[in-house]
Amino acid sequence: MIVKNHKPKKIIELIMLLLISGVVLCGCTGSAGNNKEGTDAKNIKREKSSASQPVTIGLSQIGSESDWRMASTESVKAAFSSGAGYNLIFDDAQQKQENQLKAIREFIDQGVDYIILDPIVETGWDSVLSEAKEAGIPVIVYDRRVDVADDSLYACWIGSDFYLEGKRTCMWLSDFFSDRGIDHNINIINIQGTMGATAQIGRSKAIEDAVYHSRNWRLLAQESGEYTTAKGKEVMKKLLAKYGENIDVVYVENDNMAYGVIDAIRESGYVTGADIDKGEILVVSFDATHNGLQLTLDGAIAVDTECNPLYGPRLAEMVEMMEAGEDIEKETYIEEDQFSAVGYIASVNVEDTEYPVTYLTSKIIDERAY
Ligand code: GZL
Repeated sequence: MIVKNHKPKKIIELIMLLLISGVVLCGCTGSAGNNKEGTDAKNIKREKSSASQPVTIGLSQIGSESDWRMASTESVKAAFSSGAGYNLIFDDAQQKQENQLKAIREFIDQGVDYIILDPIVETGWDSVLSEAKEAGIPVIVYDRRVDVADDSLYACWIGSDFYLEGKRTCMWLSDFFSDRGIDHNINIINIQGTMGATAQIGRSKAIEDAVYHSRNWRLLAQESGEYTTAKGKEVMKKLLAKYGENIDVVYVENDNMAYGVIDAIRESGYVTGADIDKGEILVVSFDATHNGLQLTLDGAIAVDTECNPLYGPRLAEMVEMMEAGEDIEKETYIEEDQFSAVGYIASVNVEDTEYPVTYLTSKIIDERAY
């Protein structure tokens, strides 16, 4: 049972609060000011009373590298608004782990009630999360994961099954090729996300395993586009120069890189599309952002597997449960869909589970939250 274990501190805090309020009520001059200076404020955690005191959240966000990330940021900022009873301290790490580590230490010094972290990569968190645990501040991890020796260093995780996202995409490709009677060698380029990110690890492993178990799939190259459009375009241009018309499929690990990949393909005189036997280059992607789905509707992306960024409400629900001392799952997976305008694959089967593929229309795109 994960409970915000502040019982011993609560008594000390109550005494401290009574002392402070006693001093202030006595009208001691300057004491309030001295008191602020005299009392180590970071050790006085404000207890959330029924209405008046907000819960202070320190949130470390990776950056603003993609549409997905922006939607994720909007979602958490909306959920942890002052109107909802929160004091949100939001830090944008600009895609640098050292900035996330620095932000978490600042949150600890500020004595926040909770730390919420989307870790840019899985490793390098043991020390800073030990400091948070020592300070009695629960850490909620979301989206990507942390790889730590002691999983008591974080209260819980909510995110995607990135390996499953990749397997659903690979099964779609397999069904597509068999439906089309394509059984010749298929040459694949994998444009990867930020190396070491959970999403990259899972999505890359899925295509690597699919190629390993396939008779005729060939992985020509793997290279990181760092989840950005610019880097995705740069890497794809280089690989087009090297492999050109030998490329049949580009497996891109997020929509923003796919925007750059598609530009590179078109600017190099090739065509994006599903008809690889006519020399078209088939692009598959992840995230299912608004622009990614528009490209899917247009046929430039053959299938876009959703990675849901709308964590805000789920994270707020977790904080409320922890505030109330309720049980909370250590791991929670968020629901996700898969979209294609190549309409005849209605579902894909992964390890005996059937996952639906939504046939994409402009109405569906218009009705989505991001
Ligand atoms: C995945 C998320 C990834 C997205 C990218 O959950 O961490 O990071 O797929 C984003 O768009 O940059």
